[in-house]
Amino acid sequence: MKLIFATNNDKKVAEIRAVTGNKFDILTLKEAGIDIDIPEPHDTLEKNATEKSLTIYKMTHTNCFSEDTGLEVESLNGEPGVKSARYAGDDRSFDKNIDKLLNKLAGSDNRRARFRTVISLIIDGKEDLFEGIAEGKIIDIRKGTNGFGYDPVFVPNGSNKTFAEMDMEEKNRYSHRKKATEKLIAFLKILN
Ligand code: ITT
Repeated sequence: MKLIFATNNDKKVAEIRAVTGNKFDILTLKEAGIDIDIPEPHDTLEKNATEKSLTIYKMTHTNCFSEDTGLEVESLNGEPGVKSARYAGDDRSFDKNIDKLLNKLAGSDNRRARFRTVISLIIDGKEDLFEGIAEGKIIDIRKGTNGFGYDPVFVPNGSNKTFAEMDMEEKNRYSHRKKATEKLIAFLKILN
């Protein structure tokens, strides 16, 4: 089955391909010859995921999926959440976003946080959503250089390493994105 993955984030593509293996033929936007920055104007991950997949489905009439992910920090009432990419500004700097997060959490004892991914899949014009959650905590200094985004300060429950200290295979043992992708795979197997 051929599916376009409506994302411009190459790290997301690599992580999801590591889970799907050769079960599906996943095309990136670049590989499908599409060059757009899809807007994410909404106030929930679900609505933004739908916006991304629907935009690409309407353009291509090809089955596709997207995902929107947010870091939800308990003591910040779920922030940065849907604003994770632009938390510290429109330049979408990973570094500035982490600085802002660590400043807001300075002195806080409650460091509980979770990553939440919502995948929106569109097959023949019909949408289904799949969620994946990784629970963990935010540490107060950066550790590791792998991954992207908030990975250097996020330690998943069950490990003492940050996601940025793990290779992709190890991150995928805990990852929000992997859990959502497994639900997508199970759903597509039912369809086939
Ligand atoms: P697309 O919309 O093109 O898919 P994006 O990078 O803009 O790519 P999101 O809107 O889902 O993706 O961005 C959410 C932000 O959350 C992203 O910029 C990162 O800062 C962060 N993020 C998402 N997944 C993450 C992960 O697995 N590890 C660490 N940070 C992550």
